[in-house]
Amino acid sequence: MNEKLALVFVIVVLVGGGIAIGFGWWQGQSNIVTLHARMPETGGWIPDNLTVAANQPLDLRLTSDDVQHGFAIGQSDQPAVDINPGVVTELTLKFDQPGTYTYYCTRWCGVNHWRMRGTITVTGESVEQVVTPPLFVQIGLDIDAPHEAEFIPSSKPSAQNGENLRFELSAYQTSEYYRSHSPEQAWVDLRKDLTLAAYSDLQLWDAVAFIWQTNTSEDALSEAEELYAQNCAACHGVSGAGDGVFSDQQVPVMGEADEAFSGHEIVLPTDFTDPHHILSASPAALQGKLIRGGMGTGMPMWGVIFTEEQTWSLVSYLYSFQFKEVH
Ligand code: HEC
Ligand SMILES: [Cu+2]
Repeated sequence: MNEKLALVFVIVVLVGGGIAIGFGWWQGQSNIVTLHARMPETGGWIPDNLTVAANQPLDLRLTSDDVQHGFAIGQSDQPAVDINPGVVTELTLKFDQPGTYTYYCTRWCGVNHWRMRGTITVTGESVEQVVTPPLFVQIGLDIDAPHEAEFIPSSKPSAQNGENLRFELSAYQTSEYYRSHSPEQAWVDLRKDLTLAAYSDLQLWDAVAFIWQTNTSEDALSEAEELYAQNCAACHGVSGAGDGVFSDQQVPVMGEADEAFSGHEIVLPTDFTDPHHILSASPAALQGKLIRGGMGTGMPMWGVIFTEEQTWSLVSYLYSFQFKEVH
């Protein structure tokens, strides 16, 4: 027991010592760290790696060296804090679970804003945790495979019309079915159903829109709308058309150029209003991309930022660019 405590202490002192020697920010015994925010092109978070023991306060003094930034911790309810140039904002954090946490910038400070991320390592004895891999891994889905719908509706399907059809859809409304099927696959399944033979193609698309609607909620969609505006619209566009202000400005940052971008064209953000592309993607596929990122395409990795629930809400929101009255 004592040995463990000592070990934790040593790690803390080493990290603190490193900061003291390198930057002169280590202040005495207490865990006070001055965290400088800079645009990623000139350094991002300095330092971008912090260590604290579980249940110990971590006192942060946040300041910006250039423009306004914001500070938030991924997967937590901690509200974002603005960081302004020339001002020191104090913030005390305490983590009750050991592990690695990500902090990130919440203000669009430039084209590489989303690269402003750092990690906090929380040391301590961890409780055995069962980590469930994301759904796309569980079902063996290749999220990088190109996809293009063969069948698309002649106009935007309406969840309301779908509900009014009063079909027996319960087999399609389970979250297992919904998450692992693209809207196109669901439509093909309905079209194959002989008891529905009398209905038009568009009516069956309305039924698909209704299945998608019943797998989300008003609350989830309104939270996702906010998350989308804050984190996605700058690339994917407010209307989802892939035409955000930073859509064609993704550039490698210093030192990363070769690794992240070699062999890759700069890919434009996905157009969520394109039915051929989106109706052929299952929720598991979209969630997978969201969690893992594009790996070199310019699509950031969001798995460390959002809770699982938030990722499913965002996925539901992305389909709302295809269906009427989903929210
Ligand atoms: C910095 C620009 C950028 C931001 C910010 C961004 N994306 Fe993307 N996203 C891209 C690019 C570029 C692609 C296309 C390349 C790819 O699929 O990897 C993409 C692709 C995707 C895809 C894959 C679609 C498919 O069919 O495979 C999803 C889903 C997605 N983004 C969701 C989001 C969501 C949700 C957010 C906000 C939380 C977001 N993106 C923020 C650039 C961005
Ligand atoms: Cu920033």
